Amino acid sequence: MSSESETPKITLHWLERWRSQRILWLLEELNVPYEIKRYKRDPKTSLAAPELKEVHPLGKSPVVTIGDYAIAESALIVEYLSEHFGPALIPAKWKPGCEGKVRGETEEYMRYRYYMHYCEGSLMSLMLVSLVSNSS
Ligand SMILES: N[C@@H](CCC(=O)N[C@@H](CS)C(=O)NCC(=O)O)C(=O)O
Repeated sequence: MSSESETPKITLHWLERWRSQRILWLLEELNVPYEIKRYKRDPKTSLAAPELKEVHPLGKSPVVTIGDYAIAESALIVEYLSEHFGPALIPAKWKPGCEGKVRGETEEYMRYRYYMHYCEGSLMSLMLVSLVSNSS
């Protein structure tokens, strides 16, 4: 686990409304020192403020910078922060005696990886369709 003194400054680039809130929640749960830089959405298009592109070319939020290194994509941010500041949250990867073998991973580890990808890969598109179709 990283100690506070050796960790470069962590900044959450937080855009109003939605995904950034999950990272804020995780940082609080992990008790990690961080700063927030806030960005607004364009009131007409809801797109992110263009300054976010200066932080990461994706131009979306959340982005976390650790020192001068920018990490985008919620799942990667969650994995990275958990590995360094909350390793107990991550299930053991290998069944005893099966280290490095195909299908040697524990069920818990595979479930953890599955939901990490499912959220953005499948669930979020369904939620967005539902949000858009219910908003008029
Ligand atoms: N796959 C990315 C999606 C990021 C994303 O779409 N963020 C939205 C906020 S919820 C955003 O920045 N929207 C503004 C824009 O697209 O300009 C993730 O999981 O972090």
